[in-house]
Amino acid sequence: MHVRIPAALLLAAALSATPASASGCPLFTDPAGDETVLADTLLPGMRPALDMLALDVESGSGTLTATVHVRDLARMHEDSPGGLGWYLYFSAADGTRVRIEANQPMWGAPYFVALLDGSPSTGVAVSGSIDVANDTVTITAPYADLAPIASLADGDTLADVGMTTWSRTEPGQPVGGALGSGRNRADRGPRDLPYVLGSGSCP
Ligand SMILES: [Ca+2]
Repeated sequence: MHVRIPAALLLAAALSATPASASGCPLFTDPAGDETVLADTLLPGMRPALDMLALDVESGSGTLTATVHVRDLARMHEDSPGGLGWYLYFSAADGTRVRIEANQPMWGAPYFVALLDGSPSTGVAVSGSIDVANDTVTITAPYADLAPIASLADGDTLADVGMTTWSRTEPGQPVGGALGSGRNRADRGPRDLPYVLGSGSCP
């Protein structure tokens, strides 16, 4: 016997699913299904790869690691053929505003770069990974690699920590390029959280 389940119930179940690999106490959680429905001229619609669900932040031993859990990475290229970006922001203890980008370009491997926010030409490479199976994007930033931009040390309090996600559907432009047509913010988490370096997400 076939049982018909209303599509609305299936959607509600999918949107309420807890990411399997989320930590017990992320720095913040974010509603599912709240990414902007982009009024994109090429591909209007939802961007599940850019729908943040939770952000885990870990640090210590000279490295800052941030893992954002998203709703679904499976269709990231189809939905955002010009590339995608998951951007972590914070203010270092010296007041420097830092933006660390995870970027998945149209072709090839993802790249990870730390920038002085507002000065995209000043940047240093960091590392990370995009895990499609687990719907996570991870940024790994050794303090030493960030030294040209900001001084970090365990015990420092980072201020105004937050994250936003971006979609680019115009081909041929880097996600991290200058603001302009074709780059759209998809989801925006809080941008006012403190985080003490050398600790996990849990207080
Ligand atoms: Ca969200």
